[in-house]
Amino acid sequence: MNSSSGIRCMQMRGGTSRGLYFVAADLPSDPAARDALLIAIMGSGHPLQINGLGGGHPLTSKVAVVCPSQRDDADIEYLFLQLGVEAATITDQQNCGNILAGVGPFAVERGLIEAGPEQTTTRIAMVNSGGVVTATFATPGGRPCYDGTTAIDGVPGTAAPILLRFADTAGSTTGQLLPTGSLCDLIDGVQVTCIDNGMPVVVARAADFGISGYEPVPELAASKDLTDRVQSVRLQAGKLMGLGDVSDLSIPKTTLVSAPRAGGVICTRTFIPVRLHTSIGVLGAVTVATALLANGIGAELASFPPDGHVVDVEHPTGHLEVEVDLDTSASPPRVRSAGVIRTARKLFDGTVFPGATRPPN
Ligand code: NQM
Repeated sequence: MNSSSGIRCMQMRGGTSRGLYFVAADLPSDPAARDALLIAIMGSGHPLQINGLGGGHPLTSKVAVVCPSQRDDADIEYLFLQLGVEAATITDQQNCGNILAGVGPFAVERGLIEAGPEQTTTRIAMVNSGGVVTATFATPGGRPCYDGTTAIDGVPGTAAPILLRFADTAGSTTGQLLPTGSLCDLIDGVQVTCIDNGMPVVVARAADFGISGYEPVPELAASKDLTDRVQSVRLQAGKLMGLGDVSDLSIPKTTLVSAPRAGGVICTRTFIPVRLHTSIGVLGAVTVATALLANGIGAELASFPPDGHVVDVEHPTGHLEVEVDLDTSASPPRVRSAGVIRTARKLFDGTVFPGATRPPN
């Protein structure tokens, strides 16, 4: 692929993330060539990603690669790729439920699926994790409509709702809901729950890291001692979770929990994997909610409503409500389904010119 001819690309906000969306056929089929190209397009390998389209943060260094599906249980396939910011890295080892929000509308925009006259429901196979998600979104007159009245915390204004209903999220990357075989492990003297219901996450009590868990993000980000402790726990948890050496991987994430203080079920501060999240990821929140429902570490801090499945997760910029249907009578607990409402916005559609490519770090 020659950099002067450019590549067709759409930039979208998906939930509380922003990413570049491609049709798979517009990218090189060889994964190594594709990855080198995407690193160049994003400008990864520089803190500002000044030579590319990334926004200088992991939440804005994301890519969706979409194609029609050959599977009986899906209409389209979504491969998520997380790029580094300072490091010229790219990984398919994690999924992203925020960028996922834009995949259905993008597939309609590119003619990969047919839209319904009012709304469209499509089944998306998530290549990273193997599960299928059903997305329902507004398509009045057969075109995606991004405007609406749904607000999600962490994003200014309102937009049209996108309903995401997940199946088969348990063990997305690690193969098991509780990949260490236990609901509680002790790492560096701290009790943790290592869990994977869509996203591998290490859940621990904020107090065990010497913080209240209500601090603003910049204050936590400024504490090298805290981020070093999180990294030390995460590296050991990665091994226990069967992920091997995770120093160059974006998983597992770490979520520090404390008692809710804004009417939610739990308060969270999340590290992706070491940098602070400004809110919390979708599958990350589903996984943290699952840990609490399964009576993992931090469950005693949670304030569950009497009626069950909806878990209001407090995060630094508001709330994220997720629905998790968990059969706790099974051992280990069995996930029946999970769901969330997100929004997305088309930001631009055009041609991107990558410049010179080089292999990933
Ligand atoms: O957990 C950030 C995000 C994410 C991932 C991260 C996500 C998810 O907020 O489903 O959406 O955990 O790196 O986009």
